[in-house]
Amino acid sequence: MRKTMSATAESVEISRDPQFQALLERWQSRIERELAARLPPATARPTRLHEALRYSALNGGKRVRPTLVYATASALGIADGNVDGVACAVELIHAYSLVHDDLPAMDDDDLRRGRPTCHKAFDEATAILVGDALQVLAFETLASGPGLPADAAIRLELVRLLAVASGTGGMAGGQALDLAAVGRQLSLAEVEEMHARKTGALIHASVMMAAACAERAAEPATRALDEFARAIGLAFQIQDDLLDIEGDVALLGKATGADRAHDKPTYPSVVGVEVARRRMHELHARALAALAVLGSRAAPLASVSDWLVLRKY
Ligand code: GRG
Repeated sequence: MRKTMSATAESVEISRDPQFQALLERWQSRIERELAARLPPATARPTRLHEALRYSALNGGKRVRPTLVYATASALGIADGNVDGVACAVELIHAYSLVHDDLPAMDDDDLRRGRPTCHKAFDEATAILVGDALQVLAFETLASGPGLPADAAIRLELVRLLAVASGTGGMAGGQALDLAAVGRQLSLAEVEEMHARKTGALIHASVMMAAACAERAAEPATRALDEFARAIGLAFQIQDDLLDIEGDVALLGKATGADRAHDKPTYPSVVGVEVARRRMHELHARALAALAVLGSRAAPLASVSDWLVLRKY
């Protein structure tokens, strides 16, 4: 296996994809096109709602979760065209969560991805409906959309995985823990649980749903992907916490210092910036080590994990 060392995971021997930037851009434009095709046209009634849906789902973003779907599929020899539906479904859930998270009743944010948040550009009632509609479109996509295995049992499993990751055991529960944590001191275990649910569950689902599309994924590969996804999900959120302290506002497209301003416990607020950064690099190394069993086909997935922890926005 070709060895390309990362400055952050020097002990792990796993190849990286030398063409990763081009691959990333290909996947990012693919998801843009796939989402655009699945969202109702802005000209269809009710036009204001449909315009707001497209505003919220097609407004850029890094497309981290779809990228994980495509990279996992690639590691398992599955064509992009067989997981487009999964990539859209996870991104639709993510887009809904951002719209609801930005509402005054939650984080009350004015800016998202460098533009006014949905409720600022439209209104609160529309933003609530946008979140609702994006969420159900994700499940409709899995139930009946193109770009997925035809096998009904696989589709049912995809619906189950996404529902579990989005519900009270995953993202919605994590959001509840996050809201309840405002102004409180949390232990490290509590912060990790909150992060694992709020952010980690959907990252994990992105990887495991792609794996569920494989005709036969060997048990060691599935176990390795499970370990990879758990580790990289937490590493991603720690980097997010760090960027909220040290990030560049222009690159992030939103204000920094929001966690502190909202008096929210985060990984660095509990253990300090240096320990948080060290933990993130350890998790990154653990994620890469888990991929070793998949061989050189996991090179794009290794490159995605580098991107998630080294990103500046
Ligand atoms: C409203 C049920 C409900 C849940 C909201 C995920 C979430 C829970 C809220 C989003 C707010 C937030 C900052 C969560 C942390 C997760 C995170 C890092 C979100 C941003 O994801 P990126 O960086 O965003 O992938 P882009 O804009 O690139 O898509």
